[in-house]
This record gives sequence, structure tokens and C-alpha cells, in this order.
Amino acid sequence: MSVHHRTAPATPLPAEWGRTPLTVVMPTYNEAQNLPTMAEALMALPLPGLSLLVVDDDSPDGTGTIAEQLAEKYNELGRTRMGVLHRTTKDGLGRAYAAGMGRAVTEGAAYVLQMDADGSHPADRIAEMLGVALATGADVVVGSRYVPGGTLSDAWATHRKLLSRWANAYASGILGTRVRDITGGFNLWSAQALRAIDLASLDSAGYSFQVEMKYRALRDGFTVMEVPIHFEDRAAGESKMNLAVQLESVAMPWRLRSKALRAAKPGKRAR
Ligand SMILES: Nc1nc2c(ncn2[C@@H]2O[C@H](COP(=O)(O)OP(=O)(O)O)[C@@H](O)[C@H]2O)c(=O)[nH]1
Ligand SMILES: [Mg+2]
Repeated sequence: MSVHHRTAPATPLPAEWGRTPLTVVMPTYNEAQNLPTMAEALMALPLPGLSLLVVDDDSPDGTGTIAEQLAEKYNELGRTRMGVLHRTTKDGLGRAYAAGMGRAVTEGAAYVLQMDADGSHPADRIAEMLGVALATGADVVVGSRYVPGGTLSDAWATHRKLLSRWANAYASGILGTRVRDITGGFNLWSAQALRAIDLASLDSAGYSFQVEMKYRALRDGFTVMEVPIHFEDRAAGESKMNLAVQLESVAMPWRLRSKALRAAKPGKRAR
């Protein structure tokens, strides 16, 4: 992480706000090298209401076992600060998130934060995102690379930056939304919004989950806010982005739009 992006310690919140039940849902597939650092950073935040739920798809590198060991360590004092949801096969980022977010809400989270396990997303912005949600009543707070103040890793080549920008403009343009980082994966959700969205009925298996979730939230009338973040390159290991995931992301905005148009016809329930 380059020095000028490091910020002061997480913004202090009123003590009452810091106790808000907030679950960070973190999907993992082969993140053994990254998970311990991530868990440590989250547990050190001045947010006593925060807990971590790792959703592991039976990673061959043993991430699931490491997650269990970490949970044992952080749950030592009889408080559940970390849980692990083990799934048997790798069936996509979207499905992993839907399962984890559903469980977090069932277990009593008032807010759920989505976060990658690879060090790309800044843990020190979480308090601020929660603060924005609590202060404004917004049900969705996007950690945004594309609002003023948002930045991308210096390690990203120009073509990668352009591709990311383009992917955002593509999805937002087709769906007619004004969210500037609709593809981003660092987002805070109220439990109320997650219940309304009906996670079980999502169409996305993979990364297009990010777009579908925000689109549904907007259609259901929830307010989406964006706060700037710095997006860092992954710390270790490899990206799980592949061609199948990319094709789904190209097709999904069209699919969502035509579904919305069909639902808008008389006699059909809008979705
Ligand atoms: N459980 C689970 N996690 C996944 C899957 N695909 C990706 N992830 C995790 O989702 C996060 C984002 O994936 P990553 O490979 O970093 O995507 P990128 O940032 O777009 O390159 C990481 O924490 C991955 O380990 C999956 O199929 N199942
Ligand atoms: Mg990543």
C-alpha cells in the first residue's frame, strides 16, 4: 500500500454507534495467505459490534481450516466475533455472498458489509461507512472508487483502469442508474434492504451480483450513497476472475433490464 493513501485511524464514531451489530461477510477461495491479516485488521477496529463471517468454498489451500483457527482465537472470551460458513463447492462469488448475507441477517446483524479477503478494500473506512448509514438513514453505502476522492492502486496499468471504468459505465448506462461504482464489491447494507431484496431469488452466480444487488435496491426505493475509498491491488494470491464470470457480467445488465421491462407491463409485479 503506498504511503500517501494511508489515512488516520478509523474515524471514531459515537460509542453507541460503534456497538451496532455489524457483520462483515467475506467470501474466500484460496486466500490462506491473506485471511489472517484481514481478520486481525477487522478485530482491531474500534467497533465492538463488528463480527466477521467468512464464507469458504472448500478452498484447496486450506483457507477453511485457517478460518476455523482464527475463529477459535477471536472467540476466546466467550463472545462470538468470528464465524465460518463452509460450502462444499466453488459455485461463485454471488452465491457465496447470498448465503453469507442471509445467515448474517438471520443471526441478528443490523448491517452487513461485503468485503474481499485479498487486502483490496480498506478496513479503516468501515466505521465511516457505518457512520454515514446511521447518520443519514441510507440503506446502502457504497465504498466507491469513482466518486471524487476515490482512487485506484498505483500498480494498475492504464488499460486495467480504463476497463474498470468502462465496465461501470456499461452497467450503469444500460440500467439507467446514477451509481458511480456499481460494479464495486465493498458495500454496506441495512438488514432491512437485504430482507427486501430477497437474496434467494438473485440471478447472478458470479461478480455481476454486485450490479444486480444495487439495481434491486434502487428499484425497491432504497437510498444508495457513495463514499470515496482507495482500492488497493490484492496483497497475495491470484484473482478468481475468469472468462465465464466476465461473460455473465456482460450479459447481466441486459437481462436485468429486460426483466424489469417485462415486470413493468400491466398485471405483473415489478422487480
Ligand atoms: N467463496 C467464494 N469466494 C470467492 C469466489 N470467487 C471469488 N471469491 C472471493 O471473492 C473475493 C474477490 O475475488 P477476487 O479474485 O479478488 O476478484 P477480483 O478482485 O475481481 O480480482 C476474494 O476474497 C475471493 O477469494 C467463489 O466462487 N466462492
Ligand atoms: Mg480482488
